[in-house]
Amino acid sequence: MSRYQMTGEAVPGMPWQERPAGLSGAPVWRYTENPVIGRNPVKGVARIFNSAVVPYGDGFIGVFRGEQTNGIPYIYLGRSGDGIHWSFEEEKIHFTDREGKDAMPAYAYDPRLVKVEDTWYIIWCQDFYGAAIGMAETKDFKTFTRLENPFLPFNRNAVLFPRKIHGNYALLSRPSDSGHTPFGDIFLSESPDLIYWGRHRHVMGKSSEWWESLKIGGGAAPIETSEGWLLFYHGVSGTCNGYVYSIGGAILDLDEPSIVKYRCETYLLTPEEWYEERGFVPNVCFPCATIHDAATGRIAIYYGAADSYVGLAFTELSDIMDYIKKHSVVRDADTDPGK
Ligand code: BMA
Repeated sequence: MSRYQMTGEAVPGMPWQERPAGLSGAPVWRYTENPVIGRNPVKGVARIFNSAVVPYGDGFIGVFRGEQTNGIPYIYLGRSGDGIHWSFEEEKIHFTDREGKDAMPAYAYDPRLVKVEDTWYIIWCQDFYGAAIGMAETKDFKTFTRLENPFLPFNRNAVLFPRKIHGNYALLSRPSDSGHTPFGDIFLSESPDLIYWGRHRHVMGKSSEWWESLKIGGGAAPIETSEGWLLFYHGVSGTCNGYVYSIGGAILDLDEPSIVKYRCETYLLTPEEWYEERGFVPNVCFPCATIHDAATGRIAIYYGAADSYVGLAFTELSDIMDYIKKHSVVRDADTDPGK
């Protein structure tokens, strides 16, 4: 019996590879056949990366950041039987408003896909007088209805929690500027209706650890565990030769997720493989989703690699929780409830 439990369904068909012998550092290992999505995956799309997937029916479904050959990113729908081999619709996801009228954003990137109760929500970055967050809902992956934009510009990174907390939807985001933001902390906002957002709280900031000393941002939708919300996020270092994006881990309080219980001082995954170090933007590991099996504690992390590919990494609930707790450094700024 695992020392921890996670909330969620059993996903016996999820992608998985056993932990390799001799793994040092964090208990996170890459899929040996990475990347799982390569270049030119769909007609008119040069690269797919920073994308989110969920179990659906007998297999998996996902929303994918597809960089078109004209350089403009949009969101594409993909399906897979095994979570590894994906087929994509050639037409980008068509968003409409409540009346069914066309409501396509000018561009859309870094989508997340999160099920809350009986609805799936897509959250992404788009133009709203500058970079801002867009949202849509679907119940069938055929009709995608735009919701109100939750925030004023600028904000480029938002992640919804998979259930309401105290009766409210909860959204992590990272307020920013409209460019390649050289700063950024993670904040929490709540909404009773997905229209009005408030009760904003600071969750955590960049840290003095070099790998996340420039900015941080939410990654995959938090996983509910017996110990708190397990969050895989991205942490950025600003080197003399550009930004480096690594994957970090934290555990947030279940009832008040703006309180950080544990925060791992080391990264969990950092660019090392060719597909992470080499690409359109080198040195990027950008987590956007997990698939996790509550029955076994297995977790598969989907991450964008070098803004060019999708990679898959694995971990196991007990090991990652223990590792984050053992290497935790929580600063005052991450715990103050009045923040
Ligand atoms: C961030 C976002 C991500 C991207 C990363 C590295 O600001 O735009 O989509 O993966 O930069 O280029």
